[in-house]
Amino acid sequence: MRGRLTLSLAVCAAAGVAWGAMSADIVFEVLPAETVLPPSPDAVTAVTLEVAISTAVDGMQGWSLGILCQNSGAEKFFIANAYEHPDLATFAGAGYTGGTLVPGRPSFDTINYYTAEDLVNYAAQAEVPNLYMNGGFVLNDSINGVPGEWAAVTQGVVLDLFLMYTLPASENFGALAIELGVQGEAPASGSVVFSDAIGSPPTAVVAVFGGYSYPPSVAAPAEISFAAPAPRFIRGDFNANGVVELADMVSLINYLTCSKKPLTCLDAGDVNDNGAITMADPLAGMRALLDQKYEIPAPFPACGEDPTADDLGCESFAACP
Ligand SMILES: [Ca+2]
Ligand SMILES: [Ca+2]
Ligand SMILES: [Ca+2]
Repeated sequence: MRGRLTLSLAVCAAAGVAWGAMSADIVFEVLPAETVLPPSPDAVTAVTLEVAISTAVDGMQGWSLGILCQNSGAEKFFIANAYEHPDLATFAGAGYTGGTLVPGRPSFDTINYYTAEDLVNYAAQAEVPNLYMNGGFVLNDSINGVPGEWAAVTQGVVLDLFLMYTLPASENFGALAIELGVQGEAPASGSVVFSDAIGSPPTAVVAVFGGYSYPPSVAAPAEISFAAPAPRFIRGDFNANGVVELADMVSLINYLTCSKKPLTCLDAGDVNDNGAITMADPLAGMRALLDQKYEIPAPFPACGEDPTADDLGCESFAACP
């Protein structure tokens, strides 16, 4: 890859395209910026991200970039696959593959992996033109915090070796697609960041205009996290002992009139599920208990989730593990 990229920059330099814009006019971004997944402690969930390039000016000739996946406590957080984005795959350059010009392709698109154990889709990559594998390069394990679970990928692109085609001003031109395999549950997470420290020598994060390299602005890391599971509780069981009884209504009245002590599951006190705890709640509970003229809404009498969103919250509920 290094040899090819050096060649490309030399060719680009010969063109001498005028370039007066600032690096702020070029943005490399990983999209979507935020992904929240349902908890997945036992199975790998697939997440597809794209590396997108936006440029305010015409004439980009190529780029190189490095992407580092950083695990923060997830069971698994790895690059399952990385491939040329369809935007790039159909870019009208003059591709050069195995000694033959192939119109309608970028001239060079070199993608390298940097991971040993986590590359699970190696075989599929061999079919994509201009891809070169480089497994086994060892980054410092401490980068990801979880030894053996880091993953990184680099890409080096020359759009058109003959400079007939360059990238015009673009918004979110897809450069690279990255499929992540993620497994875990809240509060574990992972992030995908640009890095110019991947490889040896490292691959710079640059855009090439007129044969010169410009560092782009890079957007904030893409964050992948797991939603905390919805808390389970029994509506009306204000003292969280598993049974709705008069003592709960007395506790509720005490909470409303006297103590106001912080409780770990306010949702349980919202007997009528109207999103607030008021004196109507113990009264509704009394009616339900004393003459069955009120039906306590779910979750009741068994543990369950609050079917209606509100701001009350339920941090913990001892009777519903
Ligand atoms: Ca109770
Ligand atoms: Ca209420
Ligand atoms: Ca509710």
